[in-house]
Amino acid sequence: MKTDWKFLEKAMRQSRKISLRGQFADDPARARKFSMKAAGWFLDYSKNLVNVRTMTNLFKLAESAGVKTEIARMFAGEKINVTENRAVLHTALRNRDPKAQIFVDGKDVMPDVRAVLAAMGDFSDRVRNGAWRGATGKRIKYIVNIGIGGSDLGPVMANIALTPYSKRSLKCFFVSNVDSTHIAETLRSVKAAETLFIVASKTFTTQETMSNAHAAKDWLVKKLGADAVARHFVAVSTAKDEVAKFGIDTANMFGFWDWVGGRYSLPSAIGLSLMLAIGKRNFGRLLDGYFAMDEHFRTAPLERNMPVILALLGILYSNGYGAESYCVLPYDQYLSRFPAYLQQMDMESNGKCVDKSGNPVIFRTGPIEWGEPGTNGQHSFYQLIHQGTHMIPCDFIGCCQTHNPVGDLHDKLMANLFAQTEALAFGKTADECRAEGVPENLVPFKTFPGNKPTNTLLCRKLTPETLGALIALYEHKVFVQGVIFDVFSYDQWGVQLGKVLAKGVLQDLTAETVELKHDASTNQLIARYRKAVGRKA
Ligand code: G6Q
Repeated sequence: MKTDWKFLEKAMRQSRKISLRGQFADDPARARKFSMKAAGWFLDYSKNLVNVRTMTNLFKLAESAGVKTEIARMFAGEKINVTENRAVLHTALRNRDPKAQIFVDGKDVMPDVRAVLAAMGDFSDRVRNGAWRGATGKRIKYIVNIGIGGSDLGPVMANIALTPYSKRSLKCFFVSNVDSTHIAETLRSVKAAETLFIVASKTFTTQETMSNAHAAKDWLVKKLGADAVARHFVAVSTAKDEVAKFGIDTANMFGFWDWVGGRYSLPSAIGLSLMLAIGKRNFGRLLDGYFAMDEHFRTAPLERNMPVILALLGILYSNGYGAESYCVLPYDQYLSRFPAYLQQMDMESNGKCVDKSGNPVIFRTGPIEWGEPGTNGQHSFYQLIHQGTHMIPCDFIGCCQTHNPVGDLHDKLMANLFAQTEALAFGKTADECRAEGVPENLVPFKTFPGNKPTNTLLCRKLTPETLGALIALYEHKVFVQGVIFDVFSYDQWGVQLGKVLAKGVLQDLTAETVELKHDASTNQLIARYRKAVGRKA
């Protein structure tokens, strides 16, 4: 189905007239009308530039694109990742219905999903209770996850987010960058005899991950000998042969499948480092949270569907108002890496310029996503959101209860969150400034235009369940936007390009002698580098 963009134009006709001050003054029920609950999250979207008619047209936009049908196709395991000829089934990874069956190429994938989860659970129990020991008989105290992109960002984000649930005696490290500093500094912080390396790579060929994995293996072999590798290295991958080639016993490999995209792989075996940290029970709770949001998304009507609503509001601003970006502002230090995690999820999925027929799109696709935890951001970039010339819709995320009650700090944190959304929506008029006694020459500078759209997401407490549901909420938002944009959200040819290009340049950097055939700028940079590291120009 082709998206009928006239519904966005219609939505915009209403939206442009909206003053949030006026809307709230005229309709005492507005906050309630534009709020909803799902899977442990409360969404207040009343501080958006919408009224009932705007929303009706936005829902028609979604309907015209066939969102309902596409949701059903994804959950059923159809091969909607057409350019890679793959199903998109991260939802199967957290399907908690013991009777569920999901077929890909005529085979039910659920028995394999459950088997890997059970194997992960068994392994993490053994590491955590000391049954699995290092080669010298010592207990494992350090976990080093080596992976990048989708094999890193999710585990890093969730490890920080679920710190209160983690076994504090196990220290988790994450090495991703091919910058040797990353692995070197990590190895300085761990003891070989007490360290377990998890090499996490779907393909087991990614340059950064394999380089770091080899460096870690060399280091371990030097310290403990070659026989120690089997007790100190496990793999998470879809590529059994590559794992064996690297020298990891495939009995210690945790598999997943080509229908799990890297950036959607946290609930797969890629989450092993997280399971080691928080234990299999809490990992299961995370999956429960994902599943609750999945079920909401799959079954709720568009008008009461949280991911659909967030997706439509996003499109209103990106394509109606021309907003280039949106900001995600978690008021919870445990969610400090959540914006970075979302960056990959959204920008790699919908950062596309051709539609499903291969034709250039004539509208804006995936937006730029960015953000920082509150209140830190308030002391840096919020100025631009309040008084700058860009429109930057914001999602504020807060948790009513803290894991760390210290005096009135949490009340202060939440007061800041609520105050920001209020200030952004209602601003401050020139007259209000004058009434406060602001001198006339300063009035233009102290006036806030307001009418800046925000969503507020609140949960009772950040738990494995609410984290899982929050991740799924954004995953499905991105899915809905991809359907409306009519782009393939689950391939990433731009990432592939980078993987190929660097190989050629590496050869030119390291060969004994070279005849450089790049453009003049690249040639000059390569020549300069070669000279600086003592190689022939
Ligand atoms: C994610 C991307 C990308 C990928 C990394 C790591 O969706 O495809 O970020 O996760 O390039 O790939 P491997 O897991 O194969 O090492």
